Amino acid sequence: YERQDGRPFRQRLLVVANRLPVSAVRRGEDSWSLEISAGGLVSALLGVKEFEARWIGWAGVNVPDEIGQKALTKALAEKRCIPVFLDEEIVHQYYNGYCNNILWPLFHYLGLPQEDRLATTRSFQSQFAAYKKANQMFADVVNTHYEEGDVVWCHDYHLMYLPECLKKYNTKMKVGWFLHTPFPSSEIHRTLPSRSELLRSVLAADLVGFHTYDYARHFVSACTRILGLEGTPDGVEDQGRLTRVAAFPIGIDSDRFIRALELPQVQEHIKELKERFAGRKVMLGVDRLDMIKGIPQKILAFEKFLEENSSWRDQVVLLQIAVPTRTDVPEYQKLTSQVHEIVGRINGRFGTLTAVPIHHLDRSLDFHALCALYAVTDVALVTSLRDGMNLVSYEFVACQDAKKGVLILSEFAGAAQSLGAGAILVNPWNITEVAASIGQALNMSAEEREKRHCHNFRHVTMHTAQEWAETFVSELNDTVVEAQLRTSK
Ligand code: ADQ
Repeated sequence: YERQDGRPFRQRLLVVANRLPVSAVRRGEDSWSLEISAGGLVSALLGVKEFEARWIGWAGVNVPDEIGQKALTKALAEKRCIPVFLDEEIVHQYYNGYCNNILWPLFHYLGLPQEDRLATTRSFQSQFAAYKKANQMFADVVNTHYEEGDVVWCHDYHLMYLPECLKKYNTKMKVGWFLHTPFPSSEIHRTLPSRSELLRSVLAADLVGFHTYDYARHFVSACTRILGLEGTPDGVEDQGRLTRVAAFPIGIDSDRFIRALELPQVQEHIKELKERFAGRKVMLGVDRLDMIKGIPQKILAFEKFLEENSSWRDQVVLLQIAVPTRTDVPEYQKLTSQVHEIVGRINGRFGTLTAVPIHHLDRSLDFHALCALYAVTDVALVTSLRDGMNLVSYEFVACQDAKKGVLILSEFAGAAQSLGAGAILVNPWNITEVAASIGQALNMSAEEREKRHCHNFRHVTMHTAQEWAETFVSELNDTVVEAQLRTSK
């Protein structure tokens, strides 16, 4: 986060997210090793040159002893990270419980896990209490490190109760909150027992941001219908105080992908993949193994395509790369077995002694291997049942300037709003439609592929992650100034 040109930073930015962008592994009583995990948010914020960013969050490990906590705090300080220590019980109730078992499925229109429905309803109060307690712990750490003039940017559904906690400490603190998932229709949100408390807390922020205009609109209507407040074109008004609500679509660091394609090791990888799949069209899926990503539905659509198009059977291969997440949750374990079962059945049905139609990997790929895969792909399948934005679709487009492959994209991903004109949009629940779109993509003329790709490539390279972060923070600064002017009138 150092500024290269020696000029002072314009402002300090405190980024608050559930997880820090590093993984910590304990090597001894007072020694830790840290590894930066380069996600979209990290590269977005690394690209923001005007701000001195500090990160506040949970390190993902339970550190019960004081010696360990002190040593980890010191090691993290070198990476400009500040830890929030959460114990196992809080993590269980707040993170696994309220965040991942209640808010995550609800915000993606999946409801609550069926067999757990009653148990979840019973444990709801204790999980919500833990959620509030955890958010308060984040607020305590922010408050300790806050200096006048700092911008505090809170991220995601884990921290909806944080804006209110922060404003209770200091009404002058500049607080922004951004949601990375969809915000559902108010009819879905109103089923949540803590619906009003969460909305009121988010409204304590000065600026509230979403990936798309639709999510912002859903949030405003939840505030008007559930809280009875007034929605305006700028946001939500409560007794003369305006909370700005707007869409800030995220992007990727497209240059990083484009530059990577030039590296010798990536070129070598591309060559190997081309040889490996010579004579076959490559279709690709890259997802976290999560219910929202629609992986079983995607594979069933591919099966239907093979069923109906026998001539394609030995000419196309689907590579599905799925990183396991939340592996201790039974629902996710069940999804893994379900995917394995479907893949095994289809490979048994359409495979030959020398080739199978689906290669499924249950793991993460390193950045260079991922770029090479994106570059050799003819058709990418992004068929999320719901997705806040979906960065995989952006990464694929960034790596396709030579090949000009086709993107099949779910209409329920936020990315459909930005890449819809270049992609083939599908309803991921409609397997017949997705199968037909696979045929359309594989048979598409070079001319049409080029037209569609150029549209998307322009978007992905112009609307980057850096631009997203800069726009949000400068809008937050402006919002606070405007509010001060309004109250001083
Ligand atoms: P995610 O649900 O994690 O993010 P996405 O936006 O697609 O979804 O980002 C996934 C990231 O993980 C991508 O950068 C991708 O390259 C990487 N990844 C996925 N599978 C991988 C694999 N097998 N190996 C290596 N890397 C892999 C949440 C929301 C999204 C929203 C983002 C950002 O759910 O809707 O777009 O936050 O706001």
